Amino acid sequence: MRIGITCYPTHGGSGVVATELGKHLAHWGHEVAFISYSTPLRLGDIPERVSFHEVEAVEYPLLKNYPYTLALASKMIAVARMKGLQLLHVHYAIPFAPAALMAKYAAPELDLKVVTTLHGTDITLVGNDPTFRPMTKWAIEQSDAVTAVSCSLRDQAREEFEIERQMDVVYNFIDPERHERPCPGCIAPRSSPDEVTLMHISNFRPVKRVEDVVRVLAHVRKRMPARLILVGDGPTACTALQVALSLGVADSVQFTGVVEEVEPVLQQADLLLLPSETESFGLVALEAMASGIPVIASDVGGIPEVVTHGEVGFLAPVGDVEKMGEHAVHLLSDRELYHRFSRAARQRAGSLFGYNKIVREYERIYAQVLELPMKETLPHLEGG
Ligand code: GMT
Repeated sequence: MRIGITCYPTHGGSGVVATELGKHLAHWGHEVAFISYSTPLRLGDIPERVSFHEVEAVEYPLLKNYPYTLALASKMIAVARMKGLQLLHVHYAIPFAPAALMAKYAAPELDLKVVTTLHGTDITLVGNDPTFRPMTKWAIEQSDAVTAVSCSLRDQAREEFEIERQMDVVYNFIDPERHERPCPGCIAPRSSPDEVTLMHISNFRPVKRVEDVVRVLAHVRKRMPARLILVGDGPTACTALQVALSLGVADSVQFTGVVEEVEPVLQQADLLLLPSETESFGLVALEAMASGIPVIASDVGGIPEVVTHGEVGFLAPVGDVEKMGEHAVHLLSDRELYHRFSRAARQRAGSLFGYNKIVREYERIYAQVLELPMKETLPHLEGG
């Protein structure tokens, strides 16, 4: 198949998932063209059967707000012609799904199909803002296929936008091998051998509730030596520091800033904390699990579909930092329980969320919209 993929080319989960999906599809024999305003960060050296096409900004004094959606739609048409694309798979509804539909309707001779993957805030925060709502609803209804990264997100999209059409749930995925590579020298020294390491990785937007992460650290420190590694950057990083100072735990907090790859830093963690206000999936929780790191998270959105309470981590109501702290202490003070959770986390991540299973689900959806028999779409399975 010849597939165009559009995503935010950043460190965010939707960009990571879209980029890894494209790389795996190309590895399996499909042609993949990424269309975006810059090269997706996770693309690295451009692999065989993958191309990248940049949407260029046009500067003109009259264009006070550069119409990126139009430029993207035009680029989608140009790339579809050049590469003979059969479908456009867009990750994050706004503004990519309307752009792909514009491309489809403006160039009917190309017979392009549009697959839209909903990632979370495109439904829960951005896409349902009155500024975008009618376009989000239209794009969901008009796409040839729509997927959501969790049952919770699919149901929210249904309810929020009064959508009746079929929407498939295709979970996010990891490559278990990436989490098995030893990383000598990655382990930053602890100040004492019995000090535990809590970790939080995010874009530090208010929805992540980073101040709760610091409060959990303060709770744990009352019972055992502990440090907190904050990975990433964003608007609430300063808030986290202020809370740490006011609670007297700032000496135990380290800020790494944005990192290229999460797998090596995860090797430094004993527990991952994800106390978000809302989370459609929580890719970072899955990445931690794949590294054998149990997760303490809030019981919201799609998180319980990933992190099973009492098996691979513990969940607590949003904002209940006492409960999260108690769970952390409980897990970290019982060696046997901790190792059981760690093994179960790695096992669950690999068996339910491995790329082999999930990328194949996307292939099945592509085959369906293109009306291809599935056999033709699986060159990687032939002879093997
Ligand atoms: O807005 C964000 O938080 C970023 C967004 C993204 O583009 O990565 O995150 C959403 O998509 C991820 C990938 O599917 C999910 O793992 C995150 O849970 C989701 N974020 C929220 O729902 C807040």
